[in-house]
Amino acid sequence: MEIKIFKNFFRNIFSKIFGKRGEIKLGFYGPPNAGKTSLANRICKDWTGQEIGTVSKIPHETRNIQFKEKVEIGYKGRKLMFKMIDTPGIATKIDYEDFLKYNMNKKDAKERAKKATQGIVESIKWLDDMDLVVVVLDATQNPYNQVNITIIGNLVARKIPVLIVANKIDLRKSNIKKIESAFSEYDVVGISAKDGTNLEEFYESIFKLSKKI
Ligand SMILES: Nc1nc2c(ncn2[C@@H]2O[C@H](COP(=O)(O)OP(=O)(O)OP(=O)(O)O)[C@@H](O)[C@H]2O)c(=O)[nH]1
Ligand SMILES: [Mg+2]
Repeated sequence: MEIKIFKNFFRNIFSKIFGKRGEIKLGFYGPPNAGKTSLANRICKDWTGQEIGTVSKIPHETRNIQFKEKVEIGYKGRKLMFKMIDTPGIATKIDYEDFLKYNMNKKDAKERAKKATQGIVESIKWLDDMDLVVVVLDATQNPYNQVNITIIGNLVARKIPVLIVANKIDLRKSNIKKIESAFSEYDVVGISAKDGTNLEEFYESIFKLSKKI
């Protein structure tokens, strides 16, 4: 009994010093198809040589939370260790029929819709565990919707620092200004996860926000 208390005591101290401070849990959240996995892959590839998951033009490609631990990122001589957490896209409704246009059969489409719904529950459940969250939005889409407002509102309520990424700025239809005015109280960084445009500004914002944890 005493040994157990003793062990727990040291484990707690150890995790306070090395656990919390050692690895920042960085979550990638947002609607489906916004480029969460593309961005997480790019970062992981740059700093570890490995990717985190698969990317697809079909929405709800990520249907389970996926991690990459011990991703050390350097910025202007500073270094921080991250646990990267890529999450399933959050949507208010999933209709299996939407997948049929991608040449998917009915059985697979129904299975994808079921798993995607479970994935959303998982994403939301994990929210509380995050130290820092990047909300990835597709800058060609209208940012004023229930999903975005709910995700960001939830993060603010939990006092989790948030960075909003306006992704896909390589596309002519993209509009960072619209995202900036929709979420004017937050840091917004326009990037292209596909081309790697503006990643430096992204890292700068992440390092700045990490001070608020
Ligand atoms: N043009 C352009 N396309 C992008 C960019 N980033 C991602 N995409 C494309 O957008 C689609 C979705 O990318 P994912 O990274 O799978 O998006 P996600 O947010 O992880 O999607 P879910 O896992 O379904 O929630 C893919 O076809 C990507 O190639 C970008 O910066 N520019
Ligand atoms: Mg994904």
